[in-house]
Amino acid sequence: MDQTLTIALSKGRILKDTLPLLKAAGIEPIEDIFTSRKLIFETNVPGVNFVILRATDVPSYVELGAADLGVSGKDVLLEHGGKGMYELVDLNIARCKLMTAGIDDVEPEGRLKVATKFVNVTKRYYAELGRQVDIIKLYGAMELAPIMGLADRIVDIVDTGNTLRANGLKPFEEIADISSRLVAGKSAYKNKHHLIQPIIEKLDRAINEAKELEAKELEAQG
Ligand code: PRT
Ligand code: MG
Repeated sequence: MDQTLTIALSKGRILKDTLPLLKAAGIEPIEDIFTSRKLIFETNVPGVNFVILRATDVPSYVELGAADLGVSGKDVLLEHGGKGMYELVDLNIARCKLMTAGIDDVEPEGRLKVATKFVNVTKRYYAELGRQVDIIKLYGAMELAPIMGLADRIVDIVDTGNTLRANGLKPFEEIADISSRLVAGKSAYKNKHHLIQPIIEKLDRAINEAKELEAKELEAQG
């Protein structure tokens, strides 16, 4: 039986919340990921490796079987389409919302110009509303688009709302509630079920403990 397991992790803000959960599931890298320049890390569990990827690349690795498991933001999964993989666990980390935003909530007549890096999600969202839109693909600083007159709306991630506010924008509609998810490639899930199932169970336990702790802290705050 195949005893190797490759887990693709999103670098950036998701990573620092992912590692404690994996540690609670009994898996930790044998060297410090944050100070190393390596991309592949062995773990304390023989045969289990982490690969550290750009967040948007994780679904491709999992879909095509180059990695068995992956940790990815729901926004990234929605944009990718989730083909070839199963979503196994809501890790309840890196939470935020995917929203529309703009300067003025009065919509212009005719086609709406929408700037975003989430082109597929945006197309689907407005198609369901039956709204005609022109989508402008951007790679960053979405907030600038309405200010500069490039677009009427943006579709972007909102957490505290500070970034929007600081740029004179307001959030309008919520498109999706986002958190990071554990995903498995379809064939990995079938062929390595004996390795994956115990990880799911331990993650579920760790996530519930984190939720209980969070609830207690909220209660203590009154
Ligand atoms: O940075 P890079 O281009 O390499 O990739 P990335 O931006 O995809 O990675 P990273 O590390 O920023 O992580 C992104 C993932 O974290 C997203 O795919 C989400 O699943 C999740 N996440 C959670 C967030 C946020 N919260 C978040 N606040 N991703 C981005 N933001 C940004 C947002 O783009 C906006 O600029 O923070 C700003 C909004 O935050 P507030 O608090 O001002 O509203
Ligand atoms: Mg970023």
